[in-house]
Amino acid sequence: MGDFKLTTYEENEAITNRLLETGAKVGADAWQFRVKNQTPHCKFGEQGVCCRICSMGPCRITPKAPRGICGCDAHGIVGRNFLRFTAGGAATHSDHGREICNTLYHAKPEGPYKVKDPEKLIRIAKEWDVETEGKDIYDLAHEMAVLAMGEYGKVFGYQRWLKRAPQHTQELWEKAEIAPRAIDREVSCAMHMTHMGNTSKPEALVRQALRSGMSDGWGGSMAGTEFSDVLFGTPKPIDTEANLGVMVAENVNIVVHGHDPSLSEMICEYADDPEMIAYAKSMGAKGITVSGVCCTSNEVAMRRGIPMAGNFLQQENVVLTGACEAIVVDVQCIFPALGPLSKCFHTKFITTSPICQMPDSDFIRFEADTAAENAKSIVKAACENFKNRKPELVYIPDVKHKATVGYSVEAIVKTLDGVTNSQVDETGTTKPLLECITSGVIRGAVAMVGCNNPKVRSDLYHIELMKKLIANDIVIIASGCSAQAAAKAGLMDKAAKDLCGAGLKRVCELADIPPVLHMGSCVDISRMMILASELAKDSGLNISQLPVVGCAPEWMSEKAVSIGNYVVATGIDTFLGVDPYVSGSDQVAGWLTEGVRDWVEAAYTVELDLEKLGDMMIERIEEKRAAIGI
Ligand code: MSK
Repeated sequence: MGDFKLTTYEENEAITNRLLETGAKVGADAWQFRVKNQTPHCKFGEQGVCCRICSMGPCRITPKAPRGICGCDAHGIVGRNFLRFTAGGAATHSDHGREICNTLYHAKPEGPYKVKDPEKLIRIAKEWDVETEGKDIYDLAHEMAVLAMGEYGKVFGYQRWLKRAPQHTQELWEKAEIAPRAIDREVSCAMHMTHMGNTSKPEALVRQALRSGMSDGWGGSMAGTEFSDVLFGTPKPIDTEANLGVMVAENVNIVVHGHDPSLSEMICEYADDPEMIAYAKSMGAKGITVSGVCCTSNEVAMRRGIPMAGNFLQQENVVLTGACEAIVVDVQCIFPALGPLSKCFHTKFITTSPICQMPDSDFIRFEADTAAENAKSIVKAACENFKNRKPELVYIPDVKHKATVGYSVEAIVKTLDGVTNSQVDETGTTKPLLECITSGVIRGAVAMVGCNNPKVRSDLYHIELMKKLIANDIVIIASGCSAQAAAKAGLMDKAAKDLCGAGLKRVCELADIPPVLHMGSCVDISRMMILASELAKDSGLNISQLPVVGCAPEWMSEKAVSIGNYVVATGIDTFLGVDPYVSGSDQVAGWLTEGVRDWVEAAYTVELDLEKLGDMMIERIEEKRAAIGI
């Protein structure tokens, strides 16, 4: 097996404990302590049976009080809460997508935002029946940006991207009445349905939850992904490194955190500027290191090879190193704790978006028109802060792994098709991948996604499940903090092929890929929907027949529920390792874990036991193989 060794979660925990010792010296708080203060959690909240939608309550359902003041029962309350949770996630992802469309609208040849993948822009324009012949690429970009933003409030019809799905899937959506209309409408409709005195029927609430999720995955998120590629380049395999050891003690360390690549791309651009590097040197540093946390990190890792410092529950750790000059955030998944924590160190906590404003931060408003100046001033401020470091507090753990990232659908097709066909381009097919699956060399695929959650030992479920799956010849495509968990552990190192079963190992060797393929950020789960659609079309099967499942073992955010809903609605069975607050209603739970199968040929499974969760996914994949006779 050679010398290859994964970094274990125990090793990562030991590092965190060492960093918390530094924190204790300066009186820093940390999520590990706040979790203790917050547990045990409220049972009503956990079961989803607390309603505070109107001011007659809050009402809580118990055996003695089976209905709220308005008469709503547990099923209506749980269903409403689930739908509102979904709407929050769909709104968040979709608004991110809208910002990307807005950035595309501001793209110009003289920068700072340019069209880096004009071929992809033209491909999408043709898909949308937009004339491209003889058109200036920037005129086309602006026209497409306006059309894309129009999808958020379109008066009639459904999302344009739905046509990418196989015909059968589109028919299921139409029949089940879950094809999303305007993106904003599905969020508004969810809020309207759940207002006091509206829907309390579980079936209708679950149906709208799927539709609202669909407006995210096949609407806003897809726009975010596709137009990010147009602006910043479609990811291709690229080498990087992951874990806290990517920070460099002698350098100015800037950590980018959040989701929107518009900010982080500019920070990376200017951190590389010789003028800025000289400025850092004039402040006593040797250079500038940019690294990332959460999905912003995924975005710049897969396009620029920027190293990944950590995932969601490591965001405080980067400050605790004492070597972070600035943590620069855009939107989503940012702990408000970073404000007070940064005050215990020299770190500047810089917020940049009106969507995400926090106390104890320096707010530098980041806008498309002024992006270059904004980025420069942030990099400059970080350099100037180097001299404020307290050397006695600096501890950067010596831990990192190599990772190959950047497997967009285009890259996967090109890489795998390229093994059998040297002439392949972006128009290649998924047939080589299908052949690996039908022959049984690869048994199937799992889309591993989602966050960390203190309810699970950080990264434990991601890593142990991935290890088990690849040992069983199941390839993993990963995104979000799951992808970062894999990269930190070493599962995106090509040497991790040694941990695979014989079939997957052979494929990894032939195609020169790691067994866990990095597919990007949270919005990039839309890439997985496109890949599943292409696999279905190329095989002549329905998506639900493919030996493919989804898994979010440590999920925590509203966005994750929205994602789960569109993955299930696309026909992919989805496994959760954290309970989605629906146990208070057997009817809502029943709809999600079985009832929706009649509409979309897939459903949720919730299993909190790690071993069982892995076994169930393998079982489901084998069942699907048996059902199609492979
Ligand atoms: S960042 S939503 S903690 S995956 Fe996309 Fe990670 Fe979950 Fe945020």
